[in-house]
Amino acid sequence: MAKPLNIGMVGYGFMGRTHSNAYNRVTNFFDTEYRPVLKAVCGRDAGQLQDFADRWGYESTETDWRKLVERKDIDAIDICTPNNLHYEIAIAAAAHGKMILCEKPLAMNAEEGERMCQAVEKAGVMNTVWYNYRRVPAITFAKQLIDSGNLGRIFHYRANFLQDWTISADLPQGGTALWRLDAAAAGSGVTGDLLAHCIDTAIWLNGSVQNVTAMTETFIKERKHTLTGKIEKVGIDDACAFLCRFENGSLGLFESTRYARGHKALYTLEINGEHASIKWDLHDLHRLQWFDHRDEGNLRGWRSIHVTDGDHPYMNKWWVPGLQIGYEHTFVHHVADFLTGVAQGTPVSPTFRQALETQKICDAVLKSAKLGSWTQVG
Ligand code: SOE
Repeated sequence: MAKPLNIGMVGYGFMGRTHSNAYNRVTNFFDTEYRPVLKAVCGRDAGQLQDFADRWGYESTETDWRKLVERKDIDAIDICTPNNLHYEIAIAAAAHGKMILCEKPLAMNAEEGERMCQAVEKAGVMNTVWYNYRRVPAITFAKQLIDSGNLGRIFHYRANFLQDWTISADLPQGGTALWRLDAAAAGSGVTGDLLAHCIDTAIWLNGSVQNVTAMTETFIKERKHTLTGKIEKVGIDDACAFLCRFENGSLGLFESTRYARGHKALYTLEINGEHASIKWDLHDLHRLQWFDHRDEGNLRGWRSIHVTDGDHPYMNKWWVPGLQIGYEHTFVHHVADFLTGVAQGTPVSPTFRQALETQKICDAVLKSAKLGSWTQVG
């Protein structure tokens, strides 16, 4: 019988659901030495909280996260709150010796992030940030192909994350549903919310970024604030594009917006190497497009690899070859890896320290957009 790992989750929105689903499903599919036990969920609205706890199977509720982090029966704190609360909760959780799983981005900025890293490192507690797209099997497979030298020298890395849900000027900012539009709660707009995903995948696959040059735009300058009821200035970036240089000499091109009409969550990436290229698209997430120049000339062309076979990453844990999995499974994979890390006492990527690198790039992107010049990362 697997040993219990007692989870206390703070926040119960969209991410609270993805994480809870992962905790509930992981041991049905993965053999792990530990099994998550949903001990408590924390939020401010006691009624809604109880509904959430009942639906997902949490044993208890707390309306004050400070009480939750003090509880002796909790092993790990899962932070699914708006970004402006990550820091305070993580610092307190580390001080109480709790493991921490934190939603992305790690913090509001790199300064906060650095202090969070120091806190978990000092406490010696397991820590990870939920950059879930690393654990799409096709992306993990891309990592294997790159690390084994299959692409050769890398020249280009291109990524987009496009959405269209904030185009209406009538949409308010702030509050439970729309905190992502409120700079005070989110820190930034698409840079921290969407490009952070692209950056995390990019540095995992292609290494560190040296410098960036960026532009941002806020198309709707004022919106009603849900909490104050007043028209207030919008402080987030609605769109951001940046160029960068990676340490391996390759060039990066990134774009994200919430104003690309017709696109709901289109995350795409392409990597061009000396021997081969890779393409991936979140809307077709189980496929990896592969072009290999070493193929016989008359057979050369883009291959569409259906990453669902037993020898593809994570796939032997699911159904049978050829049957697909989806978005929610990336979180199950993260929990499975976390439980393995706990059993073996090994770090689970991305750790806070690794996610801090993404935070530093986001900070450099925002700074560059403000200054209108190339900016060094870090
Ligand atoms: C925003 O709409 C959002 O939900 C992000 O916050 C998530 O991190 C991303 O995976 C999907 O889009």
